[in-house]
Amino acid sequence: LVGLMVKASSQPMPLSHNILPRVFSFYHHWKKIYGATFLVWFGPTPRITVADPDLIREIFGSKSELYEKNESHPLVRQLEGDGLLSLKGEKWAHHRKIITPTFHMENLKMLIPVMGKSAVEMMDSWSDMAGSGDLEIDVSDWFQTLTEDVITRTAFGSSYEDGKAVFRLQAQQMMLAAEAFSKVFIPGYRFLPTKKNRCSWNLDKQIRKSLIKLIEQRNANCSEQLSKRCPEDLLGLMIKASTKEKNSNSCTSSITIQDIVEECKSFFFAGKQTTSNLLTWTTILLAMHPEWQDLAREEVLKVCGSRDIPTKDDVVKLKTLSMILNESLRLYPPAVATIRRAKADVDLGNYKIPRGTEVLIPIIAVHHDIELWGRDATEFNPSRFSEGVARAAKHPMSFIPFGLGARTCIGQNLAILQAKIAIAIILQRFTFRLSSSYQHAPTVLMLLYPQYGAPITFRCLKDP
Ligand code: MNH
Repeated sequence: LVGLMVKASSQPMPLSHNILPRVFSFYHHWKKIYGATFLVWFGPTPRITVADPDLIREIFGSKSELYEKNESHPLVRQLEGDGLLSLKGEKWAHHRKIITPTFHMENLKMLIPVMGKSAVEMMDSWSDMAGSGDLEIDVSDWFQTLTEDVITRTAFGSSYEDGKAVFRLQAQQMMLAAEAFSKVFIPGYRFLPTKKNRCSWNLDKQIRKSLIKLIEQRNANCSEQLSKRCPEDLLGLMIKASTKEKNSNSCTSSITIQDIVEECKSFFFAGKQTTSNLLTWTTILLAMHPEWQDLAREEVLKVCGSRDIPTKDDVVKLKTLSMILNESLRLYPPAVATIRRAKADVDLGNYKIPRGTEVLIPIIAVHHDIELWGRDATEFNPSRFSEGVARAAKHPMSFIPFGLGARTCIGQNLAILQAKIAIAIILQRFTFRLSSSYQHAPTVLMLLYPQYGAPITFRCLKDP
């Protein structure tokens, strides 16, 4: 398995969207031999890959009670914390209920000007750097700054500055972890007191300490002004829930400061890199397909007129851009797979699988399946989404970039909104193409990203 993965991912590939043999080589090879559903021993754990949409519907729908989330790798667990992503059972349900309002449309709408402002400032500096010539930049770095900013505001709102400082530390920790992750096959590596490991442990302590301080500060402010509403950011909602529960002693599973710390970590981990990867792949795709770039730009110029930030009504009207984002999520889904574990012995299609067996849903393989998407499955063709997501493929379970069922991505509306606003603003101001130094090498390291970065060449549009 490791051999197959290393062999496939060491070289750049031609500019093609047929990326499955490279990023999911084990699936690609073994599917030919064993069919779409087969078992792999993952260390001591038996794991079945399930790409059949009917079975996927069963796992996340009618039989979802029989499955639970699996344990993340310890390295991932350290980064994601014990928040929504990894919690199970009642505690998960309780937290999910409290956090859901963070993403209500009312809250998201308030974020539009903020998202717009972050993006406009970024594009201003691109314009300055470009002048009247070409500007070559690696967009993946820039987009990470953008999504970090928005995720910080969503989590911390009025405590933005302090929150920013904490999330900067977590970003550092994630970079260190990415390196450690590539050495994951060295047994016990993560326990060795190497310089980088010690650095990461220190960061972890610092992050938790600063988060506790931040929560206590906000806590004090909230009780001081009980009549005033806490801001509806993640932190405010969680604090409100925890004080309410403390006051009514009927609650069995109240939220502690420690829980809030874990949710903040989880939030950052789940929201930053995923969204910046979506932005990066979409930009690469539009650079590769200038005809779609032109179509999308025409639409943006028509809908937004001279406004430099799209309004909430504009966002709804950007249909071509929505189609493009969906096609980007289909071909290059930032989360390439998800895993569940059978809580009991269950029937799965023709199989009887014993308790403890894991099922891996290869999201990216489902998205590239010719039987579901037709002969042009590996081509970039946003018009397949012109009649909406439900009509794009033969089966409703064919498009699952945000997972599905009760544990579907809580941040998907935020991610799409942010992507629409940022890409719309770029289209308004620049034309762009792949730089000559771009090497097409989609790679999976936790998420799907371009191994050699995303150098793109921008040129300012003349003022209309
Ligand atoms: Mn997100 C769950 C993909 C953006 C917060 N996210 C998931 C899952 C997928 C996913 C897939 C389901 C995992 C599983 O079933 O095992 N998420 C994405 C993608 C993007 C994304 C492709 C952007 C593009 N996610 C975001 C953003 C946030 C976020 C932005 C937060 C601000 N996601 C979450 C959380 C969960 C999740 C929290 C866990 C939800 C739960 O289990 O209740």
